[in-house]
Amino acid sequence: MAIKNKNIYVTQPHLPPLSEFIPYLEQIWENKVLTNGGPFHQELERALCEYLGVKYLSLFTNGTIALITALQALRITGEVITTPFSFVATSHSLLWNGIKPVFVDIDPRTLNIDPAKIEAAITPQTTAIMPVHCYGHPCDVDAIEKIANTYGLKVIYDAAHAFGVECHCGSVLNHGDLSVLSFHATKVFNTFEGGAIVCPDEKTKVRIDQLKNFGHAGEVNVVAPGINGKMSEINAAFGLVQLKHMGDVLEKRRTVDARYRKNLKSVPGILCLEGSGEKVANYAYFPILVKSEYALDRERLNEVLKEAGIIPRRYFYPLISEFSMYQGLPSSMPSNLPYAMQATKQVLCLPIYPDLCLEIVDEICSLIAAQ
Ligand code: T4K
Repeated sequence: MAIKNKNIYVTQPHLPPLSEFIPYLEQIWENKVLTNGGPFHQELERALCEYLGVKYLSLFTNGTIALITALQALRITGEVITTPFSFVATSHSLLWNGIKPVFVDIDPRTLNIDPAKIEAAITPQTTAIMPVHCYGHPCDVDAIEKIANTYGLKVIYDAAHAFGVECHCGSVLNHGDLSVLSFHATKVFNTFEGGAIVCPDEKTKVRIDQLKNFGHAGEVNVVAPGINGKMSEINAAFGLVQLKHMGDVLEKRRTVDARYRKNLKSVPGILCLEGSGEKVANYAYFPILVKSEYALDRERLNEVLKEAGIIPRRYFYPLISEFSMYQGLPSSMPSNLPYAMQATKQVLCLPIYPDLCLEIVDEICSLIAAQ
């Protein structure tokens, strides 16, 4: 089924016409500002604040460095409550800060952290919660906020998947103390590599900007042990071009999502994960759950699709808590994470990206239905 012997991967980055990017490159060549908060960096920060409906945003070289810096910015220590059902960067950012991750189970309907499980995991060492808007489906932000307020905890959302997502009261990125985005090649909005921290006030933005620039506060003053997390001008310029195409990108993704749902609706044992009540979705992933009523298990379906040149991904398998550096934690015990254990065995993310032909989507669905 693969087109002209080319595999169909879980995603393919959106690239705007090269001709639109060239003038930006010419400008960089002309003014010779390559990095360190140059004009395109400043322009993209402004443009993203406006597009996303957020107050302050600091660009980063990637989402992982942004997560690590977000924890530094709020001086998080001790234990942080998080989800095992995510990309490993979520928990790695905690280990890089010497913080102990405490895993709690997910809600089986959304595959996001289950707020009802958070309270029992709080100890005197707990300082924060790091939930993930998995697949761009918003967490139960109100319930999480309530718990955080009751116990005086910070909330840092890993919003790597949640570019442009809106919940009941506007951008989901305005919830929590900080939200962290990824602009990796595989994301809805990409700058090749990139990321950002969204924050609510100027003081925090200044601290984040200092932290991502070695802790510099002026030429000869260093106020914190910072890192180099700056986005370069070339990535920022590319982001400005990408942003012009977001309307089209999201519409095409929406069409692919709708086609899968229509085609797979009546396939027994295949469950298309629903959104979690977002007002504006971004269709970042198309996760299905392969239930026991289906003819094959998830592993076998994955193989069948691969044999046909379709390369889905088991996001997220294994669970983070199953990797060797997390396995020994008491909260990693499978008995603590029954729904996450179930989801990691059933989930399969099917290809979704703006240029994916609907005929290919139809063929993928026919193959799934034919088993
Ligand atoms: N938090 C969460 C919840 C995340 O999901 C991520 C990243 C992060 C934090 C960290 O953000 P960053 O530091 O990455 O900004 C990918 C991505 O590398 C990673 O960014 C992403 N999450 C994760 C879910 O997926 P892989 O190992 O699956 O990527 P890879 O290279 O296998 O790519 C998948 C498919 O995409 C390929 O089969 C083909 C296609 N592809 C990929 C790349 C890189 C392309 O067509 N072109 C490309 O340039 O991790």
